Amino acid sequence: MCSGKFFRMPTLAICGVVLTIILVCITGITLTNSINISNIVKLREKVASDSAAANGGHQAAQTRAALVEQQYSTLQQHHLSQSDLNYISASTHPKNLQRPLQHQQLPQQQPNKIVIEIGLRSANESASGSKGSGKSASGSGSGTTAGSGNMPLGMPHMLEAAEALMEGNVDSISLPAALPLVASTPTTEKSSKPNGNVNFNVNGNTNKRSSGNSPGSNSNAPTNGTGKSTELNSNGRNSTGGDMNGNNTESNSGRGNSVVMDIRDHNPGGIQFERRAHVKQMMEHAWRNYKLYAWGKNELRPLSQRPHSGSIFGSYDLGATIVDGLDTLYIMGLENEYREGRDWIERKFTLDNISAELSVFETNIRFVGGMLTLYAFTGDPLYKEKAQHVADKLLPAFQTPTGIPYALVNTKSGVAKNYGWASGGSSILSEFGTLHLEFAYLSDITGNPLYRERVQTIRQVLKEIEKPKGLYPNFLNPKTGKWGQLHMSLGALGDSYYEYLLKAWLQSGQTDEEAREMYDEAMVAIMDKMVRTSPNGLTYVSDLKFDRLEHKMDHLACFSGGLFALGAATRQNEHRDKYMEVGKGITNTCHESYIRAPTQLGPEAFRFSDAVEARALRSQEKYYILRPETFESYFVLWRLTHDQKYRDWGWEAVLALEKHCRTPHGYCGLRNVYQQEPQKDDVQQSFFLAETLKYLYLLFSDDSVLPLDEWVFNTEAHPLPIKGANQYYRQAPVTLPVSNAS
Ligand code: DMJ
Repeated sequence: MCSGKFFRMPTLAICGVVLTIILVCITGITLTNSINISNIVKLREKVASDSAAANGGHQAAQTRAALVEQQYSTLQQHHLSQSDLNYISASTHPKNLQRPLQHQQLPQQQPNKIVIEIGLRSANESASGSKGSGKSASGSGSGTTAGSGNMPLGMPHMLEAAEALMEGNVDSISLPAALPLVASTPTTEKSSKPNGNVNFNVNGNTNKRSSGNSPGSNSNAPTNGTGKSTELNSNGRNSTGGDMNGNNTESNSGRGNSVVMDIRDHNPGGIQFERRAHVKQMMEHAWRNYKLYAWGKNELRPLSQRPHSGSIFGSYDLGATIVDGLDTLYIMGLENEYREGRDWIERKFTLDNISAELSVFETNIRFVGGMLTLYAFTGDPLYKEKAQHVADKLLPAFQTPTGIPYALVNTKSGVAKNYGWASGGSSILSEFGTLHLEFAYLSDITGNPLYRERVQTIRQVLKEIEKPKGLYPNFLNPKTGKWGQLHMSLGALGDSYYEYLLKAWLQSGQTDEEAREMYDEAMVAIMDKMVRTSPNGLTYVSDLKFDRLEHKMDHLACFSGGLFALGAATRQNEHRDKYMEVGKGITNTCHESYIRAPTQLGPEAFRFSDAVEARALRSQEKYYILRPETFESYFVLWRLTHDQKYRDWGWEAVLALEKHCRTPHGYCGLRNVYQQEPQKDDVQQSFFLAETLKYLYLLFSDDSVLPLDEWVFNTEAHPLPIKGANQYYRQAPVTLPVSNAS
């Protein structure tokens, strides 16, 4: 219309104005894109050169070291030193226990700059994960937070972006021409309560869904002026076959009509946005670097920028970090990363045709537990199949005269055995006693009772056996059914057995009274024989060796602050107030073990004597390997009390992790928390993604994210649904008769 002999002057003027506007827009968009593109190109180049450097020359050393590392990792996970081994070992000791850790250390670098893209991706980009998006795949030094893919966009994400920009951690922010408007109509659906007398808030606040913060809290929850979140969209809380936000999508083929868990925030008033966004960014950093340097392997070595292939999982590529970390990505709404992981599991994850010697316990809590949670979240049958596949590989370990499983099983031959160092060929309480939640749930979703039967057998042995002074020793011989050495602990070798007694009861919708009774009886004995108070008033759980108290507490035992509190909050009895105080006291003591170290991170074990309190004394107990237990207790205590101090303690820990454990290529543990500038251990544990970051993220989330009366966390922080209380339980419609089950 602007050309031809018929044009007139006014028309020309209008065309000119329109053309000018179009030119300005095009220039602006091009500029914005070029800023981002140049950053992404730079980052990709860096990634490529980093990768090339990392890959050369590592292969051979990796293979040579694999076996030794696996053995070392096993011992480290159990927090066993050489002297511990001398104490408990009946015959042979593993070789190479004194193998020094590598002392490789790179200079600390500036935190990575981030490219933030706020905008909706095209359907193609969404479907193909991160490819071509500049996210994640762009690797070291780059990343995105906020609002990409199918994630809803809104004020929280804008705030994250603005914050990052102000802190100088961002190279650029690009905005779409118009942010989609999203309405807020959270539904108030609530599933039925389990029976029993749950009160998950000891302050009597029963309004879980709008917990908010305690007085004095410094939550900065943004609202849109109406008190409603701008992050919610107008769909209901649930939908069928949809994405992580409960939206219907077509990208979920294969899921059937499954109800997908909705991860949107329904009560922004209960969120500490900046803190939570920071934890999410830590997860992105950990994941991105695992993806860059160790994708499909088990764990990452951030300093060497190569896989940690000789960990407790052996040298096979089982993608432990993927399986362990995937539910955390889901909860954080990192949809593209989640899809990358799901895709890897679908295409690559199998235990067929490999001859790996796996820990029954570790494989169960991380792989079976991780898959089960993902199944509960999504209803995706892939995860149910994989969970069953892994559990089936563990079943030969249960072929013992007592039904108490061995610790290790070969995935090909089915040959099973115990650790040579474990008290005369004993099985370990915290291992065979930490299968119940996963196996019981697996039976319910598959309709195959066999898995539950296996763990019920273990339960019966432990119920009927005579318990010295009411306590459970850490070692039990699977052939004779007799206890090994009378060493009791709520730390290494004992810990999660007690946890699973309480949680089996919770998981059953408080119908498994046997489990609750066994838990209550055990805690009475533990209170009497093992819980002590230091001269300066610190509550701790001591180890007990025969009749002698060893006034030492493992970091692993720091989970018991939350355990005592959770047990107290869920049953009204004569112990309730006392146990709640003990739970708070233990959590406080673990916090003390952190803040008494210059790094503000806690040691692997700490002692109590006339001279010291909550401090490690021996060199082999001064390390910190990114463990979660203390933060787990902060999280549980926060949920139960809404005392702001737990959130503040968690934030202190985040800052300490960032200062000492973060590297340009992921997070490492520390060799000595008492040094001002401690050396790093070059391992990013899979539980850092599965547990540590998840508990910290939930600590700053509202109670409505995984409410404790609907979800129970396995010992690897994989949330499992509570029967009768959670619509995502996904019970199989038909249960096989026992005789047909195999
Ligand atoms: C995790 O694998 C689990 O929490 C386990 O129960 C104990 N150890 C680690 C984390 O420290």
